[in-house]
Amino acid sequence: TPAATQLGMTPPLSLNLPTVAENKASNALIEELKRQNNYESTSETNKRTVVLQSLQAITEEFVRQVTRLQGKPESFVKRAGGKIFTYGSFRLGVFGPGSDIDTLVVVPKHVSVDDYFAYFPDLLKKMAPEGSITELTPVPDSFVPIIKFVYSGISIDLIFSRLEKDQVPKDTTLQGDDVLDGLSESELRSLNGTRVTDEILNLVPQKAIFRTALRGIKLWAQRRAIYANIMGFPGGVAWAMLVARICQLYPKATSSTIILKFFRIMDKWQWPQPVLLKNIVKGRHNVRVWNPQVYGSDRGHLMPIITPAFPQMCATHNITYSTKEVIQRELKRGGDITDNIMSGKAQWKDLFVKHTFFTQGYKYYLSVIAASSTEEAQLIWGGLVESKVRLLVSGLENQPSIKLAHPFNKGFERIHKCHNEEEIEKAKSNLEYQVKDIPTETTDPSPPLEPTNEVVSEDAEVNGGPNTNGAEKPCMVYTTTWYIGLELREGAKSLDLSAEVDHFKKICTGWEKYKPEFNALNVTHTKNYDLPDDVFCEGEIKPVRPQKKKA
Ligand code: 3AT
Ligand code: MN
Ligand code: MN
Repeated sequence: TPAATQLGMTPPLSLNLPTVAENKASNALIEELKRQNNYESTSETNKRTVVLQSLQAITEEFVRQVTRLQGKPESFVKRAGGKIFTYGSFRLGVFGPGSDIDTLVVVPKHVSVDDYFAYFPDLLKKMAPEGSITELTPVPDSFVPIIKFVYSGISIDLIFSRLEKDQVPKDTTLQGDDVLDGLSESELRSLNGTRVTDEILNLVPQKAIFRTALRGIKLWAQRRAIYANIMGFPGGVAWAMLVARICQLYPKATSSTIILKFFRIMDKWQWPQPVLLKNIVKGRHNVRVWNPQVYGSDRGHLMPIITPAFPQMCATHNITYSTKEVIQRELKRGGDITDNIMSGKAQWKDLFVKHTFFTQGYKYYLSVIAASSTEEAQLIWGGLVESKVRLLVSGLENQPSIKLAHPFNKGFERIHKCHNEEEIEKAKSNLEYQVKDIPTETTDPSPPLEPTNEVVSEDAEVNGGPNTNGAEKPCMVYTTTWYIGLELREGAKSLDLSAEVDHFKKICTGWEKYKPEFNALNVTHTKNYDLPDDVFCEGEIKPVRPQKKKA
C-alpha cells in the first residue's frame, strides 16, 4: 500500500505512472542536458574513482602514522582504520565535468584536527603520484576546517572529523544520531554534509529520476543566476531538497513531470511554511535544531527549506525579500516554459536560456568593490566581503525608495596594473570614493567606478614580470566586484544610500583581520551603460546611453 512506502510527511499527491508523452519529454531533457555538457565522460569519472581510492589509502596511512607516534601498540595501529566519505554533487550523483569532489576524512578519536593539518598535507604530496597535487591550500581556521587541493586536475575540498571511537573500520556509516556522541560543534558541522546528502537520497523514491530532474533544476537555477547560498539564493543542497520533496509527492513520475510539478508547487508554496523531507526530531544531543516557535531568528526565515539529518537546520536562512521575489519570478517563468515544453510548444533549451541581469536588467546598479594589493590578501578579503553583501542587500530593501535590491550571484575578479605611485594612489582614492546619491538621468555622468588603470585579464603578466624601459615595476591591484541591481519605487528620483553603505562598510572593516594598508572597500553606483565589458558575454548587447534631447 502507498501508506506503507510513503516517503515524506504527507501522502503522495499522485501515484500515476508516466504517460508516453511524459517519458518522451524526459528523454528530450536528457538529450538537452547532454548537449549542454552536463554529464561527464566515463573516463573522467573513472579518474575520480582512482583519486578517491588514493585518498582512502592516504587516510589510512595518516591514521597509522599518528597512532604510532602516540606510542600505541602495533596491533592497535593496524586496526585504527580511517575512512573517507563524500558529499555535495558527487555524492548526489549530479556532478558535471567541472565539479569538485567534496570529501570528508573520518578518523578515530585519538587523531586530532591539529594532526590533520600537521601531517595530512605532506603525506598527500608523498603518496600521490609525483606532480599530481597542485594548489594545496590548508584552511585551518574556517567555519569547517578544510584542506583544498587539485588532484590530477580534479578539485578536492577535504574536510575532517573524528568519531568518539578507537577504530573507524571500512564498514563505518554516519547514519543515526549515535555517531554524534562526544563530538564538538565543529565536528558535527563536518559530518553534516554527508549525513544530509545520504538522508536526501534515502528519502526519494526513485534516485535516477531524482538525479535527472535535479540536473535540470540546477542548470536552470545556474543559468538564471539564482544559485548561490552565500548571495542569498538557494545553494545546491537546498535545490536538491526541493526536488526531493516533489519526488516524494509524485513517487512514480518521470523527471519531466517532476520538473513541471516542481515549478507549479513551488510557485504556489505558502511561505514561510517550511519545506520538509521528514519530521523535525529533537535529538538527545544538546544542539540547536530549527524551531520557529522557540527562536526569533528562525521565525525570520522567508523561504525555509529544512535539512533532513539531525541537527535539522534551515539551508536557506540567507534569503532576503528581494532574492525571494527574484526566485518567485523565475519559478513563474520556469513553470510557463515547462508547460509549453509539455504541450510541444517549447523546448528544454528555452528553459535554460541565460539570465538578462546586465543586458536588460536594471537602469541602476550598485557596485561593491573589494580590493587588495596581493592575490592572497584578496582571496581572504574578497571572501569576507562576499559573505556580507547580502547584509547590504537587506539594508537597501529597508530603504523606502527601493523596491528591489537584486544581487547578482557571482563576483567578478579583475586585476588592475598600476605603473607608478600616482596610479596606485589614484586607484586607492577611487576605491575610497563613495557615492551619496543616484543622479537622475539629466545629471552628469558619475566618476569612474574602477581604478582608471588598464584592466588586464587573469592570466596576464603579474607582479614581478619583466620591466620595460626601466620604468617603475608595475604594481597590481586585485579587485572583486559584486553587482546589485536596483529597482526603484515609482516616483523615486534620487536617493541617499550613504547610511546603508556606511553601515555595510563598518561591518566589513570591523573584521579582526582587516588591514587598511592591504584591503580597500568601495561602494559606487553604476548606470547600465557604464557596466564594464567583461560582465557581457559574446553576442550580448551592452545597454547604450540614451541620447540626450537637445533643448
Ligand atoms: P558542484 O558540482 O561542486 O558545483 P556542489 O553542490 O557539490 O556543486 P559545492 O562543492 O560548492 O557544491 O558544495 C558542496 C557542499 O559543501 C554544499 C554545502 O553543504 C557545503 N558548502 C559549500 N560551500 C560552503 C560554505 N561556504 N560554507 C559551508 N558549507 C559549504
Ligand atoms: Mn561540489
Ligand atoms: Mn566543494
